[in-house]
Amino acid sequence: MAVQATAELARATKPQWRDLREWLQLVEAIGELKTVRGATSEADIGAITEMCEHADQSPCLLFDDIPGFQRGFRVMSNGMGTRRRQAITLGLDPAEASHERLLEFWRGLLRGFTPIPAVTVGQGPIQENILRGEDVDLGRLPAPIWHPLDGGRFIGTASVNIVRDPDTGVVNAGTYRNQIFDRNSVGIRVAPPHHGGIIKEKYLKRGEPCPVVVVVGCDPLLFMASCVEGIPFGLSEFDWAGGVRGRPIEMIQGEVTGLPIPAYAEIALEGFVVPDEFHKEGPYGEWMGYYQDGYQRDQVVRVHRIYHRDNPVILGCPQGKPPHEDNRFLAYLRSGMIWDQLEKAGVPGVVGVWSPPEGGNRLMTVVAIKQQYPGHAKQAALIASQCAGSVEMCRLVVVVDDYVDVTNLQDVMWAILARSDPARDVEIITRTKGSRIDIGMGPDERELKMMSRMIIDATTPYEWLNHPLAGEPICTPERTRATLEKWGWILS
Ligand SMILES: Cc1cc2nc3c(=O)[nH]c(=O)nc-3n(C[C@H](O)[C@H](O)[C@H](O)COP(=O)(O)O)c2cc1C
Ligand SMILES: [Mn+2]
Repeated sequence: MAVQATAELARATKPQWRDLREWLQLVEAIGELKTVRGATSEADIGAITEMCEHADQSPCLLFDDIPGFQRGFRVMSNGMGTRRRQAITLGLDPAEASHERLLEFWRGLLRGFTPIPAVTVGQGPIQENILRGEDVDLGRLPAPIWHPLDGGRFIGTASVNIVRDPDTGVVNAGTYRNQIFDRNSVGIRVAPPHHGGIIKEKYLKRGEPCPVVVVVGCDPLLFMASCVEGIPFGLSEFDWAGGVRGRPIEMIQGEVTGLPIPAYAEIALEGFVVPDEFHKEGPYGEWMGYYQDGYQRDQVVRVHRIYHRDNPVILGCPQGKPPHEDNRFLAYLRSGMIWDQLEKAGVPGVVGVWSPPEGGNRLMTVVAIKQQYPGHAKQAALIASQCAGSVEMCRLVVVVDDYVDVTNLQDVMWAILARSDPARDVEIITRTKGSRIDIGMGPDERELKMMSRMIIDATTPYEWLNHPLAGEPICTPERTRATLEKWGWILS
């Protein structure tokens, strides 16, 4: 699959929305919004979201009239489950939201990327309602129980947790799940190596409370910036999002912490992680498709203010069996990032990169190369397995020849099965970065937070490239494309 990346193409686009509400209008205009009334936050919203996340081309869901909650207090889920809705987020024409176009967008944008610093504005719609003191009651918000065995209501699943590095002043934003503990406290389950985890610990080690803002409803681009891996430590996700949007993100200042809060967000909780307060957290249905136990003693955010717009929307992106919504949109962003990182590490001849949604964003990366020298495929495999975009739990890297469509798992399996010889082409790398919640590791091994990784070289061995027995592929992208153009109507 050929992708021509030009920074101009990416820059030519500008999102046509300013906030989640305008984004929803654009989604409605292409017929991809379903409003669902009467679904319960205890069971139905989670079940319907799961059903839609597992169906290709399913609509964006907006839940209203949620039993037990004020009419107009809404929950949205499955936001960027289709390419067309991703295109709206990025300012591309939804009618042209092909695989190639989305990859082309990220490739072009990241190649010449310039962040645009966020700006502080005096006021924003997020201040339409500010709840203080006794009025702080998280029970007013229809946070769902997303999976039947979850330990409670998770208000933050597509959340943007904002903290400021006390040493540098840089603002960081990350998506970490937030369970409601009681009327004025939530969890913040951040893995220690994540930037937000490092910054939080800096405060707590000094015995100081860590100021935090948890945004639980905002536009999809801020959520995307907050949850993608590969934005370097020290670069604010808001400045990164401004660079993608082509305009600065507007922020107001929180009353209690002074932290910036997106002015057009829907709901934000402001408070502190307190050094010596703990609460049981979880279980929660996690991204690999299994419940994880949670934590007996986890940290607590004491909420001092709730800011919300009139008729606010909680943005939901629950985890679950892949592929789920974030897998569908991060496939493009993550693939673009890994491709960029391969190029910047000096790997030539890369013609395709794909992080398949089936791998839950992380578990698999496929790279296609036009081989240029002996050892080229192994170089691509090793770097693709370890660069910033894939360091988190990429269990399997497959390198294929340039004519294999990396975005088509049938094609990738064909390459593996037809071209690779296990003794020659499979390699295991041990003791690489893992996770405490890796379902593939045994109970005792998980605490080590390490895993092994497999690379499969499914390219034609370099030394045989010009051999008459090397094999000429019958299906080439050129022939397939030409046939589809002329005769594709037969399939429709
Ligand atoms: C939908 C979704 C939910 C996530 N939930 C968590 C979470 O609960 N805890 C966590 O540490 N990381 C979670 N992540 C991963 C982080 O958001 C991601 O690693 C991010 O880059 C962290 O940003 P930071 O390094 O700036 O802190 C989640 C990612 C996604 C896409
Ligand atoms: Mn960060």
